[in-house]
Amino acid sequence: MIRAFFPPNHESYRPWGEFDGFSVESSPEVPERLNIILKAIKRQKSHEIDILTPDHIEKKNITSVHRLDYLDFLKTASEFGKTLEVGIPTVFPVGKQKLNKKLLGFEGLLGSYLFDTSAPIIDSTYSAAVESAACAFSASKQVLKGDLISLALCRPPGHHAGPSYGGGYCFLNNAAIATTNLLSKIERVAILDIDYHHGNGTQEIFYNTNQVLFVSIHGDPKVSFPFYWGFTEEQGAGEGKGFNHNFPLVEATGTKYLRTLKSALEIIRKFNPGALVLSVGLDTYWKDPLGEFKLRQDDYKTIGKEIFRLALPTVVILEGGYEYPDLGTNFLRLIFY
Ligand code: OKP
Ligand code: ZN
Repeated sequence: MIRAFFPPNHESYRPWGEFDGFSVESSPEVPERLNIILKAIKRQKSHEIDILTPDHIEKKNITSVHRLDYLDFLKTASEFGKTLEVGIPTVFPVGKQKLNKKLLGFEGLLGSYLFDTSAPIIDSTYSAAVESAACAFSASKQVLKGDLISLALCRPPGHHAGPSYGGGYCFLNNAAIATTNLLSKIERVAILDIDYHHGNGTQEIFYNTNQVLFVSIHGDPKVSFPFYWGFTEEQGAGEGKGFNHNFPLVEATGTKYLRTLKSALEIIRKFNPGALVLSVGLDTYWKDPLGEFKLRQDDYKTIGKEIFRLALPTVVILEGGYEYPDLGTNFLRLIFY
């Protein structure tokens, strides 16, 4: 039996919008995304999947990844969001040396804790982010208890969130929270991030450690969000040097993608990890409004087959994917190939 954790109140979090360079667009990171995946899981009969709400996550299991001042900011800003229309940064402290956050007002805090305009703070932001993280944590607990695979149907996503910042629809790094929990019993954990966008937050969180291997296949930052991260040159630092691998691609069809995936999986095999955290984004789909890759439905089966040939205990973390209704079926294709 496979356990799938989903955030029971995710529908109360409907982000307001983002500035796309011309105008404010409604956000594609909507409750319908997760509902369509849940529906697809309930419809399928080939595997027994238990859909569960996560256990409460303790604060210490979040602050093992995120700085306390950032967590406090999310909490207070969300409370502020009850009276305010929306918290969305418009001015960023680019070039400012030694920022003393204690001096900052609300606008200043927004711009120093959020790196883009796509992660608005509304009253439900904090609770939604914590519930989403709780899913990842519960799924990692199950794998530590012996489950071979466990699913965290996270919403909002997490891989753009760093130690003390959010952005790109993300606030808390669900994959990093799961990974950190796995590290309590497992010496080496590999993270494979197959979302269309580079998981800059996850990369930064584990950049200096050799206990976590971070491997990502994504749209080239020259043309793709988040633009400042995801280059091949970023290979880790200090003890973590050589434990960060980026595979940026400009456009990719199934063949090109599969070739890259095989190289990525070879690196993971050599690392010989005790567990895998799989950050799954389905925005690599040809119909996805955000991604520029051209993966087809059947490609997800091949991708799943290749990844699960690693035969590692795996925590699956949902990241992006904005085209529906195919979102749900593509997710199932990847997991059950
Ligand atoms: C989050 B995840 C589109 C702008 C895109 C943010 C993208 C975040 C992607 N008009 N802005 O990695 O799927
Ligand atoms: Zn994405």
